[in-house]
Amino acid sequence: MTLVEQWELRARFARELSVMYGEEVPAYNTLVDVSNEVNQDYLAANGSEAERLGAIDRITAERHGAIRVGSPEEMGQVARVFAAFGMHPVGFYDLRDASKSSVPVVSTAFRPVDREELARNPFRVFTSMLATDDPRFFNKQLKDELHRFIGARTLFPADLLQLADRAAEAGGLAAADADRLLELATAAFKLSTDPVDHAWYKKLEAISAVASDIGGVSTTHINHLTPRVLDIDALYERMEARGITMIDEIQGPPAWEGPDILLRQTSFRALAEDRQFLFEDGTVGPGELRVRFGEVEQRGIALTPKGRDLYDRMVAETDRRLAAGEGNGIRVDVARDVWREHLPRTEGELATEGLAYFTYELNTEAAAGHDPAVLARQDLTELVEAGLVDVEPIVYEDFLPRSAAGIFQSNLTDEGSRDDAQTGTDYNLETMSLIVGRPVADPYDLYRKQQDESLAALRARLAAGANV
Ligand code: OOG
Ligand code: NI
Repeated sequence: MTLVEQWELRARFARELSVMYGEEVPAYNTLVDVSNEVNQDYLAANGSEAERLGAIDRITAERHGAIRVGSPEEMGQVARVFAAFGMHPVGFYDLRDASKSSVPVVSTAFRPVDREELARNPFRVFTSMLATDDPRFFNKQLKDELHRFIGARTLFPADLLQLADRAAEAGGLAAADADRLLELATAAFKLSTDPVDHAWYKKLEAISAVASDIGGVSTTHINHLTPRVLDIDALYERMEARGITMIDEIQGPPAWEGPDILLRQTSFRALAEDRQFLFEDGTVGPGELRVRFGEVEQRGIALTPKGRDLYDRMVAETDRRLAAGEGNGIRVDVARDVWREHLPRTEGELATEGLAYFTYELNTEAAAGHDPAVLARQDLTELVEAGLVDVEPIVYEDFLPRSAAGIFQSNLTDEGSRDDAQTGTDYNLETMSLIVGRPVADPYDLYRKQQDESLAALRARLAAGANV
């Protein structure tokens, strides 16, 4: 029997969530329309160069989602659901200390990890867990109340989890089961119509609006779904021109004339959505919540630890100059100056200085007239300089904690409260692995593996005779 493979399940999952979210938050559809326009125009203006960081089909379908859950148990379950779609936990993000206001969550991202799988559909979901045991945010009584509330709800029904396990184990599902999996998985992220307990919600909101969004309601939901654009500055202007107010600035690296690195993101503010409430006097009636928003991103090249270290120093230098009143006070302008002073202007220099990841492939046309034995003895730099080997950047597939915290914070109207006299609970990649019930990959290992594999394949090909 033929199976619907995991990549196809994943592509369908991203599409179905997109349709559902577009019905729930119509401004998202506008964002997707404008993103498509921007990408088409960019492609028309830049030709095949535009696809240097991914084929246009991949980019058009590309989304990341964000969801939030309340306990290690829920985190373990959502990991099983995502595994069905070939999405595995990568990276650990601690947003508790990345933000000034109260954002009591720790996170990972579920995504495909292989090059081919990413090319087929790169759907990823930034997944945060409420750190209910962190005493800076929750005292003993509130922690117990949260545990009771969260422990009593079921986000993912048993038949969904069973189907998901089968899909993960078999690498896919038969057509009817695939339909059922998609129906159940998509429904698990739908905004609930259950009345929200007003008093409970407000109590958590006083600590953090993120805590109430997670622990104050009976289900989970997509917080946002993010399309990818090739020119985020153009997108920003076009959204504003349509009367949609974006947050003040684009997060992450500035626009500049050199290579795009890592990730640039921006968003529009959370919109008021009608919800039913169960009020303190026992009546049920309408009210509003503002938690879901629209975000868009532009992806650049993945940096090595050395490159990331440089990035972090450039961010710190930008902060320093801003704090010292240097430049014009506009972060992105100050950052652009810092970039020009410190970051190489070409991909070639990023590669030779070991700052970013690339794949290397023999250019068979250029190599055609050469003696394979001679090529096999040349070193990589010579081959690249002679145009015999093509160098392609590896795109950054992950997130940035500071931008993530910025995105969380830009949508909080209130700082919330935290007690910094308490010691925070320790979380890291290892504890996150225990929580999700499977090893959380280190993103650097995945990028390095891609780079190493391409080099090994190149060497093997040269050793076998370039024209073979
Ligand atoms: C997640 C915020 C992080 C991103 O793109 O950095 C994020 C959330 O709001 O739940 O999605
Ligand atoms: Ni996001």
